[in-house]
Amino acid sequence: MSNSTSHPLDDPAVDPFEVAQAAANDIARLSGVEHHDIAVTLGSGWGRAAELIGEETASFPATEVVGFSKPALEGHAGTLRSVRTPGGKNVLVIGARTHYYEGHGVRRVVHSVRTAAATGARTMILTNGAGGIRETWKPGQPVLISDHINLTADSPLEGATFIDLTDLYSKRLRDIAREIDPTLDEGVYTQFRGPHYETPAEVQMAKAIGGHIVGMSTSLEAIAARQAGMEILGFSLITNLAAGIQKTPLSHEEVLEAGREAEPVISALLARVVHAL
Ligand code: 8IG
Repeated sequence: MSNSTSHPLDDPAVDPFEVAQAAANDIARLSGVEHHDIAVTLGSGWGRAAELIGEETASFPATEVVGFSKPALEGHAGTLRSVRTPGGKNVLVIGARTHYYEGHGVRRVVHSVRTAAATGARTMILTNGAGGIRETWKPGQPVLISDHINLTADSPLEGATFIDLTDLYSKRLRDIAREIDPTLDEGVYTQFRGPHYETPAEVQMAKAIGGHIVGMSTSLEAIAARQAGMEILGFSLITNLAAGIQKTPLSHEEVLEAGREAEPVISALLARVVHAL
């Protein structure tokens, strides 16, 4: 690197998969765990899940791992953990997400997913906090992601890399989650760039094209996870109803509050799902 502000993933000549492999080597060294089986990205509201998934083997700031960027947002821990389940599986818990709206490019957005794959994880669980379009949904309710609509007009794939996205969010894994909580509803996640929330008209557009959830992450990560050959499970915590669906203005504080309240329940759900894999 030429100076302290340069980032390896910003250099087009650098292969992002080589950076991911180097990051996986960092994680093996820092955690003492050579191979992870499952990776979980914790979004807003899901932060307590790590301690319920199992015993913590190691915990370190994501910034100690090559390619990870500084956390942009309060409520996003910026910590990577290696956790061992009661069944003996090693879970990489990623509490550090780089969002597309930060403007650092899609390579940085999906670096955590590519790194997770390079640690050996074959299952990628992506969680987020999001807005709900379905009027029957309540803030604090977790829902499964059944499919997505990527409205960023961007892709983590470079060049003529054609990847099938049928059943991107694994039916098999959704069925396992519903065995644990039969009340889980599901919906289509619609990714906007953000960081502004949608206008009511944009929410109506998302609804008209088949969306049920609005968010600012996950779709690009899911595509990268599929490219890496992982099986994907997606969860959204509905922290608010989308603009115009709820009659009051949206606030980031409200989103954090809904996350705090739901956290014990959804973290326990997530841990039970991990244990069932
Ligand atoms: I938390 O209403 C959360 N994230 N795009 N819209 C979008 N992202 C979100 C929302 C929302 N709530």
